[in-house]
Amino acid sequence: MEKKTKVSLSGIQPSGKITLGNYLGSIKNWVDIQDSDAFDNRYCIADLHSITVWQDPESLRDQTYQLFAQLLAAGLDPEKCILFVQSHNPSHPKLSWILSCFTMFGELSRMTQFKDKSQRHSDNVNAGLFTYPVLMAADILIYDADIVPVGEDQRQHVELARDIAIRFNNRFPGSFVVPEAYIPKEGAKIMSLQDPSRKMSKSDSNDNAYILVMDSPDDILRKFKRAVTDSDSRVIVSEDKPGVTNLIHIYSAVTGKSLAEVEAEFEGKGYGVFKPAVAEAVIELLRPLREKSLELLRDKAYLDDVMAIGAEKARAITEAKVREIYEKVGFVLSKAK
Ligand code: ATP
Ligand code: LTN
Repeated sequence: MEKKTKVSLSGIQPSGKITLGNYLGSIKNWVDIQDSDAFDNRYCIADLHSITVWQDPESLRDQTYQLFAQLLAAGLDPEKCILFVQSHNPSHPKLSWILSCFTMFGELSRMTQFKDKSQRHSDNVNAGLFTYPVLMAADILIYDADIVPVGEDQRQHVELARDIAIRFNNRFPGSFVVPEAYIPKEGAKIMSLQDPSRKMSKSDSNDNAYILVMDSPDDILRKFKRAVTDSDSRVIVSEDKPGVTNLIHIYSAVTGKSLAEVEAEFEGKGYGVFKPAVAEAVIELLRPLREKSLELLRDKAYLDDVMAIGAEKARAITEAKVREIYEKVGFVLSKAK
């Protein structure tokens, strides 16, 4: 295994419309990492993962295009990174099968996302939901990724990918790079605007709980004005003020100001000034993204072409890797064309 540059890889599911949490927790970092020129970048839309919970086929297709357009609009540049749809590269599930034979039942049973999702979807606790982290490990290990930029909620899955890589390497030395989670300092866990003890989630039944990247400026302002805060009106970070603390984190992640700078800026000003200021900063952050996405979505043929380029580049890397792993585990390599 030889490679020159370090690799950054991540994925996002097309399981709904993306939120400010998805953007600040992951996508923004993908773009920053790409623009730093320090890594080879590979980012995928994890559609195989998304069907572990029930999806309407037409909505899934539509959401995949929407998400692809949003990733381009956010600044991922197909000249600088490999941007592709996971199901367009069959090497991922091929490696996933092999890795599943190196993953223990007990390890998968401990995954908190599995426990959460099997509770939320108790009528559909399918095998894919259980083995989901193995496919994610395959996504990561197949590109020899060094870093995996994700939000805090995915740390446990990246840890498992590390454990699988180490176990496989013990048996077959030098097979995989052992990856590390890359979690942003600000924005790693944006909380719900309605219940700040819970993560902002696009699958929340209350749409005032999340900001969508595609929300209109009016909706964004309204949702921030309604955001749950506490009775006193001081803009400070404090454990007993989770609502306003969340808003301060959002403002900090969006503006790049430190938490102390944000507190100083709004000292003595109260929520009446602070909430619209957060809304305004988010509106300006998302405005170009929303406009560019809408423009891109008018040209599906262009999106199909960019998807195809990404799939070809991704396959070129991973087909070789799958052959290498097949050989290591003892499969006869087929001469069939
Ligand atoms: P759901 O909201 O339906 O539970 P999700 O948004 O958590 O789904 P993904 O779309 O797969 O699931 O997440 C994509 C990326 O966004 C991951 O890296 C995840 O860690 C990150 N992310 C998701 N929600 C947040 C959040 N509230 N704050 C920060 N990062 C988040
Ligand atoms: N499981 C992740 C999405 C995901 C991913 C990946 C993240 C699929 N494959 C590879 C990082 C690397 C999620 O639910 N957010």
